[in-house]
Amino acid sequence: MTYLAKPKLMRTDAPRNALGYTRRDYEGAVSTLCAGCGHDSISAAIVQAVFDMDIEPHRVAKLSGIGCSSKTPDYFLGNSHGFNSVHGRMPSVLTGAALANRELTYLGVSGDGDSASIGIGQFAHAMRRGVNMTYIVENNGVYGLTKGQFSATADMGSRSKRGVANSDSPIDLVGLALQLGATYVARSFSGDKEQLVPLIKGALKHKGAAFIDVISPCVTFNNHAGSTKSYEYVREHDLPVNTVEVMMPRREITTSYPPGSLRRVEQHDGSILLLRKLGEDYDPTDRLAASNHLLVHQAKGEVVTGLLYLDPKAHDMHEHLNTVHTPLNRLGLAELCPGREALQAFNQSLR
Ligand SMILES: Cc1ncc(C[n+]2csc(CCOP(=O)(O)OP(=O)(O)O)c2C)c(N)n1
Ligand code: SF4
Ligand SMILES: [Mg+2]
Repeated sequence: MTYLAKPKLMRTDAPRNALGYTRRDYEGAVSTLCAGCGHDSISAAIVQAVFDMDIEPHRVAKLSGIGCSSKTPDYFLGNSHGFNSVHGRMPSVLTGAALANRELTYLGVSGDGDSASIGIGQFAHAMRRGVNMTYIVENNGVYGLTKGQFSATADMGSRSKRGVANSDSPIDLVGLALQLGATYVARSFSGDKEQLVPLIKGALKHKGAAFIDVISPCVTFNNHAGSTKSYEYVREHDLPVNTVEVMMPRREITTSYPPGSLRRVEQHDGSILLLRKLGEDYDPTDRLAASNHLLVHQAKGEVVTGLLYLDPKAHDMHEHLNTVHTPLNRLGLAELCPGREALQAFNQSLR
């Protein structure tokens, strides 16, 4: 993999977050992807989200599989832990890491080939187990790295650069994630940073399996007329379900007022917020309605974006398995190998 280090020179007045870090402290090497690739915009959105959330870089572990998308962790969070696994195997490697140390924030980055083709089984089990992670698929409908073959998320009838129509049914990873029990499910577009950044923040804060499918056009192999993953197609068919903003913990500001009325609310910075309560017509806590909404708009050729589903009472894998809080590398020999008698007593308890 080519590695281009970024020059060390930077503005002295660069904005700093609460930890004193600049955005540069959350960046990685210079990207070697094609100019205009949607994946680079997703990397920028990840940098923005982690910088804004004041997350210490060394508290993050980023893992990926193989593909142009899976190369991107090299281009962000250069001061974080990273592991570039085998094609389609990111979820199991990440699950193992999360079991060994639950103190880190886990970010899995994958592609549509990596997750919907070779890695689909791994994707399914990470979702159903509630692995505490943010799982981002950079979805361009092709195998970009191996020069543009249709992937399993390519829409039926979508045309390749050479004009060949895809004859297979697509796999919708959002629909699958909903069905498999993911507790935070969203879709976005690499060209919509305003929507994507808060969705990533929400996913990073979520306890449990948070999945974000990001349509991310491949400018080299899948950005032509006839492609349903091109910039033009997605811009024309994007149908946001809501606008999401993530607030970091602060004293809670609460208010209660009837639908349709106006309320003045003072914010932490002294500014006044004028709230007009509208009838919310999309409920992101209804899994069934989310699946239905997805299918209805999919049938019309529309791309539904936004926070599609959130389980406010989500449980993660650690709760399911009652895992130990202390990272395994901090436990002593006595705890890790308690001896023959302890093993016998344990086996006996299972009889
Ligand atoms: C076991 C294995 N099979 C096949 C490959 C070849 N291969 C490398 S990347 C890739 C597809 C990548 O597509 P995707 O995950 O969509 O990433 P993109 O490049 O489009 O971002 C394939 C088939 C491989 N590296 N390893
Ligand atoms: S081949 Fe496609 S996915 Fe890969 S870097 Fe180029 S534009 Fe991006
Ligand atoms: Mg791809």
